[in-house]
Amino acid sequence: MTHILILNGPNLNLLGTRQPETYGTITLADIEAMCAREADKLGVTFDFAQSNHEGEMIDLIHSTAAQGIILNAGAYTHTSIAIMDALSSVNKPVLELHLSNIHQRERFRQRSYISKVAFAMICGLGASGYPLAMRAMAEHLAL
Ligand code: CA2
Repeated sequence: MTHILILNGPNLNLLGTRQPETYGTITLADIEAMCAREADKLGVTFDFAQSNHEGEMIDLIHSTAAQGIILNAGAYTHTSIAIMDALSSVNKPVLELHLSNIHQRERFRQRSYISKVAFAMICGLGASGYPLAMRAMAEHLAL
């Protein structure tokens, strides 16, 4: 059965608790529940993880048994060559995901190291991007 890792980076554990004007009122637990409903519809399984630590995210990327990785790397998107290298090293399809449209935001958010190794990117759709990303990954893996 298709297995997907959905990995969330720093500060995303705060979703729904602070800065609702930027990131909305939905919590990460709500998003995980949305992903569980989508997994049932698609007939896939998934691991859902969040870490505030770059090295821990790299360890998760190295050790995952998933066939594909959906990654919202948070602010590490714009800084982490180490996460980009980890993604390259495992040779699995990566779908980059963001809640906000990073291209409409500050200039420093407009550079993504993850995009260099991702086959696709979804941004600006808020929490709805998560189930969409799962569908896109399932279709990509079935090709
Ligand atoms: O839009 C996204 O999904 C981001 O990956 C979110 C990151 C940001 O650094 C990226 O540029 C774009 C930030 C996540 C922080 O989430 C918070 C949620 C609530 C309160 C504070 C931060």
